[in-house]
Amino acid sequence: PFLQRLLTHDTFVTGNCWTTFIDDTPDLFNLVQSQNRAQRMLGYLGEVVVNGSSIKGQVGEPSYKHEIDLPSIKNASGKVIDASVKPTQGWRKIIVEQGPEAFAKAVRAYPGCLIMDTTMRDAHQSLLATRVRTIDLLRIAPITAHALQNAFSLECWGGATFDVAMRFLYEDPWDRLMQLREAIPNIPFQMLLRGANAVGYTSYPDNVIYDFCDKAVKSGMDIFRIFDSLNYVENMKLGIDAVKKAGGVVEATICYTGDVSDPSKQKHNLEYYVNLTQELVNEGIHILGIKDMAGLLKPEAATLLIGTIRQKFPDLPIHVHTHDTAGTGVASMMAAAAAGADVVDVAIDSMSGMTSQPSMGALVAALERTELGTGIRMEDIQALNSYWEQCRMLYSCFEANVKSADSGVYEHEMPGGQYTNLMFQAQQLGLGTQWREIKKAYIEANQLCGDIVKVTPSSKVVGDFAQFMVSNNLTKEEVIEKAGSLSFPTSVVEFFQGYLGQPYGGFPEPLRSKIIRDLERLDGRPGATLAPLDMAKLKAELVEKYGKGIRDVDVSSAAIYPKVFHEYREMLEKYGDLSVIPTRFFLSKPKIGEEFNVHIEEGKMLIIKLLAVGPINGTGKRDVFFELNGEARVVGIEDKS
Ligand code: 3PY
Ligand code: ZN
Repeated sequence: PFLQRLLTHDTFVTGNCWTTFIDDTPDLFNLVQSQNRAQRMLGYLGEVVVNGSSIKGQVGEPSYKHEIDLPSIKNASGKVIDASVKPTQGWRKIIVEQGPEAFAKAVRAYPGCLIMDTTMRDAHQSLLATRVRTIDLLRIAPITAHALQNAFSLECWGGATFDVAMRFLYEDPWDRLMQLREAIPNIPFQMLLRGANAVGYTSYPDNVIYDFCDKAVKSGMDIFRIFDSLNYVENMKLGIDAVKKAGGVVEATICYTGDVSDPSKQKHNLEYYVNLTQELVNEGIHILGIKDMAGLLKPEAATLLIGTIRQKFPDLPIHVHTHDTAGTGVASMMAAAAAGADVVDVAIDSMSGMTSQPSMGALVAALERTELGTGIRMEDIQALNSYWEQCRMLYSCFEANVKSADSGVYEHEMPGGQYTNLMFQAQQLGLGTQWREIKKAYIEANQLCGDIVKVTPSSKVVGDFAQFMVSNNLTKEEVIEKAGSLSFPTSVVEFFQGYLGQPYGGFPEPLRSKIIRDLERLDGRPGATLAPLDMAKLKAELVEKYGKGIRDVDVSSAAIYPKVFHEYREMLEKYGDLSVIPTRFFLSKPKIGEEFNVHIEEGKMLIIKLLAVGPINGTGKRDVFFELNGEARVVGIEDKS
């Protein structure tokens, strides 16, 4: 077709041809480019047709086989809102026009209870292995901008989304943030920042953290929930300073573990949390986050904890996060709000419950017409929910099959995201007993670590330790007895070396010494000893390898995830931008004769139809025939079966 178009091009046909013809005829070039692009995309689609999807964690195909219907929402006088007109009202205006301090003050002064919607981050991280793609977030974004214009924030980035976007979805996390920002200008965006670990699992040189936060703010991020997996304030100080310097809102966060309403649980008691709050307040934070990552905060504990902090720090905005693993989520968030929390976390109904956040509809309805009203309308929640119901089915192949609440969480204390993960792995092993054993071993592994806060990455240490105990058939006592000769998982050894930081109450001895033997031990902030990363040099290397298109945000990705970034770029070189393929066809093959559209960019659409799949030929390949914008195309795909 290229040659045909060249030969029939007006200028060419008139014979008025000169050597700069190609340079002077950019539409021809664009045509070649978009044809290459389309051909590479067909390479990916052909691969899915012949060999199925290779997306890790996928079991089967999406159970939703239709286009997702978009809901409409109405204004107060019953008129349908044109979602393409961007709303201007929202809390972000205060951040942009008056800065983080004024924002914190306004939030504290608000008489009701505000909500953060976690649907675009924690909810799918906790229920669907973080696999929701940008394309599906973007479709509902314009409507969300209207429906949730009174929300405190949307959590839509950070945590595991950064890494999973590149590693498993072959898409760019920065593009996700920038595109969402474009679509939702009015509601503050919130992200989860793992303190000195940024959006990774390890400590990075300080300059990488400063650089990352700066890029995040410039790309549209507003509020940073900064935590450390051991509540180690030295690690958090770095994140706090980096966010402040970048101009973001600092939501410094305490991770909640234990049970402050149970006098027999003494290690992480009320005094511990109040002291921690004081240390954070001393750092000049804007908002205090209380992050109940496992869902351990019972209503009575919420009343005690938030009530006490509210009394001691009357001007400090408090934002509470929980998971609904045991089923007390709504009750706990209501108790938190009544005790003086300014903001609580919920997820849209069909993405809520169990290991995710409590239901937005349930909380909003429960607080409606009380003095703690949320400012969110029930009818708007129903509209958003109809979208997410369909979306949940579209991603059914990533469901971990958690079917019930589990109040056993009060004992094993597994964070929501990890619970789904470990349960899924135990199910994959096919042994009915495995999950029970893992939960029991997790309790013992935590005790062996000294009863620590468990959240990414410290939760991984305890999870790896538990799996090690189950697969080697070891009890807690046997681990203590044989520690000097056992070959522990790397994450466990590194934790005891001090690579995550210092746990409250110190490391248990003599176990620590027996595990780390003559390896290095760190007794301060791990990142403090790391040499700065030369970002300019890294950029030059990336440009050399991938060309001038490398942006500063790509350098940040490569600094945090070198291997994952390179693998992602290789996919990009091979197949082009896959983020534009509708999810059903990204994850499963179309039916023969089924037509679908791919919007590759503003105003450019590919209409694709799968026509036929040929037999295996002499080189082990099959020809896959497509129709692309009315023209037949073929791609040869190796059959790996
Ligand atoms: C993360 O770090 O990704 C978490 O969600 C911790 O709760
Ligand atoms: Zn969470």
